Amino acid sequence: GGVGARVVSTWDFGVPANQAAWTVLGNGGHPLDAVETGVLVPEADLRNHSVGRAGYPDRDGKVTLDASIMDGDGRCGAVAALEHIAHPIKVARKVMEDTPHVLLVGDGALEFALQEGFKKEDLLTPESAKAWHEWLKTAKYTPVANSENLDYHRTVQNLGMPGGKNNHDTIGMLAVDAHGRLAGACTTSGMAWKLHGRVGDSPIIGAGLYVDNEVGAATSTGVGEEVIRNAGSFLVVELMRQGRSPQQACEEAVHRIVKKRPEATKDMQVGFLALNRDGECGAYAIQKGFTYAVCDVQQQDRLIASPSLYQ
Ligand code: SD4
Repeated sequence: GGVGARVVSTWDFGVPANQAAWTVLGNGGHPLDAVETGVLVPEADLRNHSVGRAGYPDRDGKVTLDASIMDGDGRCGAVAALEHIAHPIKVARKVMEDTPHVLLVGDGALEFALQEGFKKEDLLTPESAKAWHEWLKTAKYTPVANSENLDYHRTVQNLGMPGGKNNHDTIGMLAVDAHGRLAGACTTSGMAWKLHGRVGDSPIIGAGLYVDNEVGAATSTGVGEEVIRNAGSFLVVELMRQGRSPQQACEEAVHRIVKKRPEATKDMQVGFLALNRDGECGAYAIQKGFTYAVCDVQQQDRLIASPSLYQ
């Protein structure tokens, strides 16, 4: 059974990303190609300060990107702390396809990308540089819940850009086709103002992304340290394997995170999004404000407010 082909992704900017993915998936393309195509949209979007070009830099003013891609038969690739490459998801896929490895980091990842023909670029936009200089005045690292959405909409307004629908920073995208084949992609500039060299959950297979054709797929957004601590996306998939629905699995994973560190997580945001091989999806977050986009043959621009633990 199942609902047929479907693609889901995190935050308001998931809507245009899903539409791009649907040009592949809706035409019978492979879910892996669909998710790669989809997340290229926010990676290129200058309104989005949490993914790709125009991503906010670390505390030293360097834009360092994390990305991973995985399909349901266990093939995966990732890059972490990659500088100067506008589309880290493409490099992650090259790691998967052209190397015997899963994860390349930092200078080595950049070297590999250049060998593969990627162009070296300056990814710090004047607007992001300005925000960094503003931040340097206090230089306090205090992640703001839902900054991805808030920030995106603020930028759309400030720059008088055509109304994008979203503003979070990490996009996690999951897709399933009519045969129950799954794939996922996750790409981010990570937490703004992080320490140089900090790696979040997004490029860690099992943390920010996990896909298994036998069961389903999961991805996460928010404070990556909490997700890594709990092997979040792997946990969601394993919970589905044990019989929980995607919704129940996301809820249990959030509860696990909060239970482990109730004080530390009370103002933090973490959100999970899950899709099973029948095309059913679910999402849950610690704080309200998490959104996700769903796209299938019925509807291409649906945006859903995720339920959350705290209101
Ligand atoms: C990270 N999970 O690097 C990412 C950040 C994120 O929306 O989700 N931003 O920890």
